Amino acid sequence: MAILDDIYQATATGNYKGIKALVKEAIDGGTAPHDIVNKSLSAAMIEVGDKFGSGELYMPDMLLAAKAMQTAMEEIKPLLKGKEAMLEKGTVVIGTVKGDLHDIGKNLVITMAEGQGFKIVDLGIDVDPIKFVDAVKEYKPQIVAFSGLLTTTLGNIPEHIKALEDAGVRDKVVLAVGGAPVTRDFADRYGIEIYADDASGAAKEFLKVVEN
Ligand code: B12
Repeated sequence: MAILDDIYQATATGNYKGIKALVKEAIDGGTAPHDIVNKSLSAAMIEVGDKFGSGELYMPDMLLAAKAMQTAMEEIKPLLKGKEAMLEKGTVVIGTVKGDLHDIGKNLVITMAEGQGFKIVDLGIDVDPIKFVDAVKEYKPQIVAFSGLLTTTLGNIPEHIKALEDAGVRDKVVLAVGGAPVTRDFADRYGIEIYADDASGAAKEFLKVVEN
C-alpha cells in the first residue's frame, strides 16, 4: 500500500513534520493502526538501526527517525486503546534497564498493554534496580517488565533480578523482558518467564498471567 510506504519513508528519513498528515491520511483511508505501527514505523526503525550499524547513517539521523516515530505514535495511540482499557485487569511495572536510554519500544508495549486493560507503572529509562524493587512494594504488580536495546546494558539484567530476590519480592511477580537484541534463550537463561518480540505479543503474554 502506497501510504504505508510513504509513512515508512517519512520515518526512515526523520520527516517528523510531515508524518502526522500521512498518518491521518492512512487512518482516514481505513488503514489499520497496527499495520502502520508494524509495517511502516517499526520496520523503518530497523532499517535506520541497520544503516547506523553499518556507518551509513549517524546519531542525528537516529534521533530524527525516533522523533518521527514518536510524532506518528501521538496520532495512533488513542486508536490502540479500546474499551478494554476501562477494565483494569492487572498492574505492570515497566522500565528500560539501567544504562539504557531507548524507550520507543517500551512505550509501544505500554500502549498495547493499556489497550488490554492493564494499569501501567512506567519507571522510564535508565532505571536503577532499586527503583523496580520500590515500585513492586508500592504497587504490588503481577508483572515486572524490563526493556533493553543495548547488548551491553542487558548485562545488567542479573543485577535487576538479584535486587528483587534480595528484597524478597522476586517470587511475587512474573518477570518479562524484551527489546531488539533479546531472545527467548536470553530470557530462559535468567529464568525470566515472559519474552515477546513485539508489543502485541507482550500484551498477549501479560493477559495470560492475569487470566490464569
Ligand atoms: C532510535 C534509536 C536510538 C535513539 C533512541 C530514542 C528513544 N527515545 O528511544 C537514540 C538516538 C537516543 C539512540 C541512542 C543510542 N543507540 Co540506538 N537505536 C535506535 C534504533 C534505530 C531504533 C530503536 C527503536 O526505537 N526501535 C523501534 C521499537 C518499536 O522497537 P524495539 O525497541 O525493539 O521494541 C519492540 C520489541 O523489541 C518489543 N519490546 C521492547 N521492549 C520490550 C519489553 C518487554 C517486556 C517485551 C515483552 C517486549 C519489548 O516490543 C517493541 C514493539 O514492537 C536501534 C536499531 C534497532 N534495530 O533496534 C538503535 C540501536 C538499538 N542503538 C544502538 C546504539 C549503539 C546506540 C548508542 C550507544 C549510540 C551511541 N554511540 O551513542 C546510543 C545509546 C544511548 C544509551 N545509553 O542508551 C545499537 C545497539 C547495538 C547493540 N547491539 O547494543 C542499535 C541496535 C543500532 C545499531 N545497529 O548499531 N538510539
